[in-house]
Amino acid sequence: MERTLILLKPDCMQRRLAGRILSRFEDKGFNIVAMKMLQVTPELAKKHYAEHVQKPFYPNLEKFITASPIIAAVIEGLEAVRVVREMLGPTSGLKAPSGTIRGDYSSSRQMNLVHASDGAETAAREIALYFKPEEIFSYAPTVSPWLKAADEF
Ligand code: FUP
Repeated sequence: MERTLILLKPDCMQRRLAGRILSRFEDKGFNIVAMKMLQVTPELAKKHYAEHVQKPFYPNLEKFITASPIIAAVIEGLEAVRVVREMLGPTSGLKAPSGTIRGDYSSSRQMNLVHASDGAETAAREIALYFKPEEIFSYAPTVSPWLKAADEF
């Protein structure tokens, strides 16, 4: 089992797409094991986007991610990091294929609705930025035996 962090960004909240997008992860069979609503501060934005802080587009990115409340969640499942990224599609909604979340709902590179961790180490770092260990819940949904065979792990 893997865990990954997703953020439903300000555009997702303002456009009332949070429920529909969370449903896609539930429909796929992933388990939501943590979730909270929060307002990203400039300090948190700089930690979250540490690799982009020096880039020319960062000031606009910070303005965007701090503009409105977001939902942060931890998604758990087999190969969750890769599969969730593939469900989002490429960064720009204009390049993302139909059938992906960004391809279906976004027409922007910045306003691309959802963030997801891009690797296992990033996921661990990002989950720790948003959640304390006691805010993450491990549980087995009763539908689990109908989502995958017992020997798939
Ligand atoms: P992704 O991993 O798909 O979320 O995208 P990146 O890590 O490459 O970029 C992080 C965020 O910066 C993206 F959500 C979009 C934003 N961005 C811009 O706003 N302008 C750019 O030129 C590149 C990225």
